[in-house]
Amino acid sequence: MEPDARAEPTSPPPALPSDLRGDYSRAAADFSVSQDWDAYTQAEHALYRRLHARQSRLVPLYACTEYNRALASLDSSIAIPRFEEVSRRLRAATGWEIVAVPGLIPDDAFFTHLANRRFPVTVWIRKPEEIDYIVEPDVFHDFFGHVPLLFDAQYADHLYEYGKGGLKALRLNGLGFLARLYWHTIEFGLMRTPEGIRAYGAGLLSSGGEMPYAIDSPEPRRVDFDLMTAMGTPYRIDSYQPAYFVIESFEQLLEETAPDFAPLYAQLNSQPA
Ligand code: HBI
Ligand code: FE
Repeated sequence: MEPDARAEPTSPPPALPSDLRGDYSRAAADFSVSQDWDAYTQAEHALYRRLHARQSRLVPLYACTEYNRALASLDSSIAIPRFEEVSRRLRAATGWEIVAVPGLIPDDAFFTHLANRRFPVTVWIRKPEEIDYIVEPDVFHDFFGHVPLLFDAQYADHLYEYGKGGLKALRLNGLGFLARLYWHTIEFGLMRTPEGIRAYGAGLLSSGGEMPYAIDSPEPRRVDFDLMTAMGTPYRIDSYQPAYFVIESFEQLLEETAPDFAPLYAQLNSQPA
C-alpha cells in the first residue's frame, strides 16, 4: 500500500549543525543578512583573488561553455563582489538575485529563496589554510561556483523549479532524495559537450583538485544522468565522489526534472534503504 503522501515526515528536516561559523545573530526571519562589503579586509580580498586566479586557469579547460560565457561577463576577479551590483544585472538577465546569508540555512528557508528566484550566497570567506578544502560553503564557493550559471535561462529555470519542488518535498518526506539530486547535478554535475565532458556543478567549478579529477581521472564512474538513479544514490560530503552524473544539456535537466516527484518519493521511500 502506497504510504500516504500526506503523511507527516517521519523526522523533521535535519536542523542546522550546531557549530556553524557564520554570525546568525543579525539574520532576518528568512536568514538574510546585509553583506557589509566595507567590513571585508584587504587580506580577505587578496584570498578571494588567489582563489579566483586559480580557478580561472582551470575553467577554460574543464567548465562548460555556458559557465565560461557567464563568468567572462562578470568582472568579479579583483575583489569579493558586491552582491547588490551583481543582483541588478542578474535580475535583468533571468529575474534572479543574490540573497546574502550567514552560511548554511535551514532547508525550508533555502528552498523558499530558490522558489522566489533568490540564490543564498554566504558572506564570509574561508581562512588561507582552507584554500584547498572547506566543509561549509563560503562566499567563493557560492559566488564563483553557483552565481555565473544563474545567468543561463535554462539552468535558472531548473533551479526555480527545484526550489518549488523542495518546498513540496519537505511535506512528502522526499527531502533526502532531492538533496541527492542537487548534489549530483547543481553541486557535482558534468555535461557532455562537443569538446568532451565538462563541469557545471558548483562544487567542481570552485575546486582546484576535484574538477580535473572528475573529468580526467580513470577512477570515478561517469554515468548518464537518470533521475531515479540520481535520487537513489547517496553522496559523499568529505571525499571526491565515486561517481559523477553526466547530462546532455540544461534543457535535458529541465525536462527530466519537470514531472511531479510525489510518486517517485513514494517509490524511493518503499525501496529497501
Ligand atoms: N544553505 N546557504 C545554503 N546553501 C546551500 O546550498 C544549502 C543550504 N541549506 C540546505 C541545503 N543547501 C540543502 O539541504 C539542499 O540543497 C537540499
Ligand atoms: Fe553549493
